[in-house]
Amino acid sequence: MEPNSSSVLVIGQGYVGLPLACELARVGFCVVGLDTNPERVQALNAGVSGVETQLDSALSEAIERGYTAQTAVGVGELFDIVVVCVPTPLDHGGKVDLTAVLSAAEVGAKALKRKGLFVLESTSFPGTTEEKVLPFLEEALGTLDQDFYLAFSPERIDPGNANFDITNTPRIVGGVSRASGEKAAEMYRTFLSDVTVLRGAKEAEMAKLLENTYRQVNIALANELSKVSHEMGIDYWEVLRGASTKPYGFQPFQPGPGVGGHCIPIDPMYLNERVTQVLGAPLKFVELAQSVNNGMPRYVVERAMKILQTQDTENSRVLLLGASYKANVGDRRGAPLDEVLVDLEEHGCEVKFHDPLCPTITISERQLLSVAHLEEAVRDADLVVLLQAHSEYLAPGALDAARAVLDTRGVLDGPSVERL
Ligand code: SAJ
Repeated sequence: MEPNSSSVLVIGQGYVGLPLACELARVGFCVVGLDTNPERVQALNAGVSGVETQLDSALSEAIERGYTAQTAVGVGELFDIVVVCVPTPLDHGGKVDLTAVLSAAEVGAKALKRKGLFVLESTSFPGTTEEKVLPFLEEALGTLDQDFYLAFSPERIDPGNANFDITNTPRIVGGVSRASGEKAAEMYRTFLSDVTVLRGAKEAEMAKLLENTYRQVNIALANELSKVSHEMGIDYWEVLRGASTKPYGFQPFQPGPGVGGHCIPIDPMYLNERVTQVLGAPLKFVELAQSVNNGMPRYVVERAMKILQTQDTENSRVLLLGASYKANVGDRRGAPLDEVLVDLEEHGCEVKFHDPLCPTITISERQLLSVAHLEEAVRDADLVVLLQAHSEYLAPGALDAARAVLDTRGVLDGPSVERL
């Protein structure tokens, strides 16, 4: 697997595919990034990454090394390696939508050279690589390990985490065959030393789901325990502070206003779908955790209304802080603010929001603007609800003028602050 003489097609140029394409170009592969969005392709070729975790500088360096973005594979254009990094969302029925994966598998299989390497990175249920992708390669090229290699390697990205990126996050790989796993590992080892080859593709697919289901279930446990602690007059944040002093066997998860993002609320549902399909019954842990986490925005509103009722104010004015899904990122996917805002309005409140990273948001086709001046909006509100712990809100004195604050992240202190 010599980078300088090998060509790579990375299908999907979002927060997963683009960093990979740039890193492969940096170490010497000849890289084409494929994306169905023409505006995105145009921006990429102009050096504008538009991806929160991918600096434009890495893209500019990749372009200097020959990286190009395309909306389609050229006629007769073939590649030594194809990597698929496309979304695997849930459809309206909560089932895995593999449309993008199947389309990428068809396009990628036809663009792969004989004896080429095909890798799926998109998170999906165990069995996806072997059952859904392999047939396209057999159709286009022939026999596994003779005419092509096929593996799965999950993306591991923690948006907003400045310490870990694609070049230093350990990676796992699982081949549909042993030889395929080794081939894929060889490719990733051109830019990353810590690459672990698992027994097979299913094990790698399942490992990814374990990682994120572990988070989903433990976040739900934190949410559930914080609710019962509140009812029992126990300060759960103090409980957490105490338990966190244990140097082994405990990882602190914080209660919150709801679980958003592209992974935690979604990946465990892939596992649940496959378990239900194979065993005829759902994965109870996942279903319960999903229900607890999905109930948090409503719980935030219950707590907010209790605070407002002590103020006997008609049409209370509420200011929500943080329209993204977690601190210091601007990604809105699964953000709890939307449900909280609509629910508070249904309770007769006048609701505004502030978020420096999300100046304009759309909720059910209604466009809303972030308030311009935080301090003034804080002063005018009957209740401030902190949903995301953006750094701006933690600055000393930022919320001192608030009449009352509901802190859903356990990061504030003060006489007017009540924690979730
Ligand atoms: N959350 C809590 N309490 C916690 C931790 C998180 O309420 O103790 C909430 C967050 O506010 C957020 C949601 O859960 O709304 C998800 O947060 P997250 O940081 O777990 O998830 P992502 O989607 O930002 O990033 C995750 C990665 N996170 C970490 O490793 C810390 C990891 O699970 C995956 O590598 C990545 O998604 C992925 O790409 O799968």
